[in-house]
Amino acid sequence: MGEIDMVGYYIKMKIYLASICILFGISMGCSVYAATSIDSDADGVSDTIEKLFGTDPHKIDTDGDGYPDGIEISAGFSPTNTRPIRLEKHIVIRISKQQLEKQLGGIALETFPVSTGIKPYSTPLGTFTIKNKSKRAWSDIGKLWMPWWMQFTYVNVPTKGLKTVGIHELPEWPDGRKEGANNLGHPASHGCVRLGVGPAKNVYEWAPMGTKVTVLQ
Ligand SMILES: [Ca+2]
Ligand SMILES: [Ca+2]
Repeated sequence: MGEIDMVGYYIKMKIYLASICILFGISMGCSVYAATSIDSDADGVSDTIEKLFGTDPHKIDTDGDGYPDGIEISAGFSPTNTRPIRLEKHIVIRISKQQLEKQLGGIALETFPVSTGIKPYSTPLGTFTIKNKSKRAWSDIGKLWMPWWMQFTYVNVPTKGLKTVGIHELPEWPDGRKEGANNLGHPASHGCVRLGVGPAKNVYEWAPMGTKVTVLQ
C-alpha cells in the first residue's frame, strides 16, 4: 500500500462514523443529493445521480467496501472502486443561467442560484483555481464583508488597481445590513459570484484550496 493509499484509507476511517447517519437514517448534517428525485435505497444519492456514477440505486454500498455510496460521494471518493480513489471536484459557474454547479468526477451533484458581475464589471470567463479561502473577508474596495470567501482570480479596476474576484455569500455592510436573496438569479455584483445563505457555506466546506473553477457565459 503506497503513501497515497494510506492517506486515503485514513480519511475513509475518519468518515466511517458519519456513515451511521446514512445507515440509520439519522439527520446529522449528511449531504443529500436526492432533493428532486427518487432515492430507492435511501443512501442520500438520487437514482438519477446513481445512474450517472454507475452505482446500484438499490444497493447502499455498491462496491462492498463498507462505505455507503452516499458517504463516498460526499467525501469525494469513487463509489465504484474499493480503493480510495479521489474524484476531481470542479465548480462550474454559468453566467447565462446565473447558476453555480458542484461537480464531482464530471457529474453535477448540486446547483445553486448565484449573482455574477453586472456590466461593466462582468465576472471574468475562463478556468481558474481557488487561491485563497476565508470564512469572513473584508473588501476594501466595496467596504463590505464577504462571508465564506473563496478567491479564484483578479481583475484590473481602473484607478483602483488589482481587485480580487471570488465566490462568497451575499455581502454584509458594517452597519448590519445584508444583501437580500432577491438579488440572486441576476447579475448584481461588481465581479464576484454571490451565493445565498446556506449554499455559500456548503460550497466553502466542500471545495478545498486548488479546486478548479470554470466560468462560462
Ligand atoms: Ca440512492
Ligand atoms: Ca462503497
